[in-house]
Amino acid sequence: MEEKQKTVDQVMHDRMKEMKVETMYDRYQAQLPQCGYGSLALCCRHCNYGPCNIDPFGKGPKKGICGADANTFAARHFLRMSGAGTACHSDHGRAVAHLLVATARGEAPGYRIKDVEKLMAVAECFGVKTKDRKINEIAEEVGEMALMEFGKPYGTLLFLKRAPEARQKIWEKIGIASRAIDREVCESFHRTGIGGDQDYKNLTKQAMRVALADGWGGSMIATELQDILFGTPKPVQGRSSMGVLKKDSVNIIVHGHEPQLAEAIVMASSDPEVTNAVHATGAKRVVVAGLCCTANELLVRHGIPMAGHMTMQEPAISTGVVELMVVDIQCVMQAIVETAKHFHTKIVTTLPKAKISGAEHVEFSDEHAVDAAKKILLMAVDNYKNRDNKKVFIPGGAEPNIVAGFSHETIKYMLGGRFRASYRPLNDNIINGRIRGVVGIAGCTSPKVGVGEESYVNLAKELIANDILVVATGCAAGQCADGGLMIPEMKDACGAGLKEVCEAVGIPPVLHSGACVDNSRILIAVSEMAKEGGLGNDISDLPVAGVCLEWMSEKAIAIGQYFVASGVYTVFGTNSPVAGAPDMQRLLTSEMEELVGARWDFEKDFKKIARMVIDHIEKKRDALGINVKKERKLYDMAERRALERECKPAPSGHH
Ligand code: NFS
Ligand code: SF4
Repeated sequence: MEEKQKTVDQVMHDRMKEMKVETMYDRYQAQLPQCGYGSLALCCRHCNYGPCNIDPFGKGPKKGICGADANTFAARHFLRMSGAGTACHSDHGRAVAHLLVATARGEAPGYRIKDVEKLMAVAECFGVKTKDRKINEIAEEVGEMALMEFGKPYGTLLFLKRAPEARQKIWEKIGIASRAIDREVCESFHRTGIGGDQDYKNLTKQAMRVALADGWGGSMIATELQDILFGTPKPVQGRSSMGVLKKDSVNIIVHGHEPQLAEAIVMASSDPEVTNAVHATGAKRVVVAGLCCTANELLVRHGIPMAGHMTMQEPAISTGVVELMVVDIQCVMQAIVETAKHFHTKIVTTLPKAKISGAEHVEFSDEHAVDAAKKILLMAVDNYKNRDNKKVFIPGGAEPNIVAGFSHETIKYMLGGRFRASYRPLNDNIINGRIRGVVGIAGCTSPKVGVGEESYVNLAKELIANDILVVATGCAAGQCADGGLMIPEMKDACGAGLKEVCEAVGIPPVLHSGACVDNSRILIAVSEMAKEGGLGNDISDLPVAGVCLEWMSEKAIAIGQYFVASGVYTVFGTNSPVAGAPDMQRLLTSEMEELVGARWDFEKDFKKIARMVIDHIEKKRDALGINVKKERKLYDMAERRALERECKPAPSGHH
């Protein structure tokens, strides 16, 4: 039997083992067995009476010292995770809003407003006047309005209005329409302290409200305002592999989440001072490659190559060719400082809110972004001479292997045509059954599933073979890109119906839609599908689902919770974050359906997940009545003639 080819991560991990470079897999092994209380959410240290544990099986305690029970423990954890995840995406969104204001005021040299159409769309949604006003004036007000969304004392979030009316009514009815973003985050932490909210159902409602403030608030602000500043993604060819790093070049990796840093690095990389310095070293050029969500942001907007996803940050350094890794915030492991010590690589932090002991720090600000970026690039160039060629090892090819950049606007244009962009054709293809449904695959990669396991790739293959269109974001998208799923040729791996659509439109069956904040694009897409008609009138009526197999970050929980609260059935792999509290688990996996028309599921076995998602989609199709097999009608001659008359094209000039 032919041996399965090793993935790039596997090859790199073998290499790192050989070189005695510690990896996250080693540290994961060292943690085993992981704490049972922690794994089941039955450990609390929210006050100094504790830490308290609850014994789920034996005769041990069933309550904390304050009397809190298992459901309260688990629900408080769940809410804190949702709140923390929301804080991450939203603080990112806030930084973008500040940058938009600074750019509009001419205080952020190098940046400019790239997508005026998107600016106008957001202005309209925010109620900002556009008539007879300068672009910069509009942009400044839009930025300021966005900043107000974080702390306004009254009212609910403006972007909530983008959801179908039926959805907004549900949110209002059960009291989860999000108010100001910071308020929801603050209240979540207030409620989860000792002696606060101690009703798991009530806590879970707040988890919905704070998570909605992520999806329809902070994340949507990040995505939309980034599009205004850096351009809305359009289909673009790119590469995703460790092989994008080059032996003969100065390699710099941009890692983290906020694209303003990465965009500045890209701008500065063509500065004559930098290119001259590069040539003086004898290197051919500078390669800027992305990692984690920064990679997704750069890829979908500019086709800039992607070196890898979350679990590949240590391997990327271990290629020995990375002169410098510059990071901003989120999902950057402290461990990379140690990995870098084995090589010549410099680690540079850039934000006052995210420093790492042992890394160098070059402060980055909107006002001096390009200067800081230039300084960082020159540090990388200067470090090229220190590379040890004996340690160089780059696996993976470098050929273009992805088409990325599928914003919800692009999907609309591609399927609906440039001049009449709409979701009608997508809806029609779902109704006629060529496409059974749409699944969003999002989220992290994790050592819990083993080195270089391609869980997302396998799931996506299963789904497209069953005529389900896949939209991927975050590190899941990174893995699908590496796995070669994001090329139009993948149509041959699809079922007949999806294949036909992909062929006609020229899209891959797995669409790269960006970073994790860009899951907000999926919210907009499903809202437009619901509003387009023919598939019910709410998101929860659609044959769609969300999946995150290797969830890791608190951000993933926030995303899952806002997907569900928005009406999307969502399945998470590995383990449930509330497993030790049966009532809480039941609330998430069943009772939430009564509240918001969708629920969570947790399942270890990835193959089962594919089945669960397909079954869910078919169930929704049944409920919509679009699974009815049409009876074949045999027409007689007269009927056929009548039909032909009806179908005749309108005479020309009659548009
Ligand atoms: Ni999302 Fe992006 Fe990746 Fe997970 Fe981390 S990089 S914001 S959290 S690990 S998908
Ligand atoms: Fe224990 Fe209650 Fe304090 Fe938690 S909040 S540590 S359960 S006493």
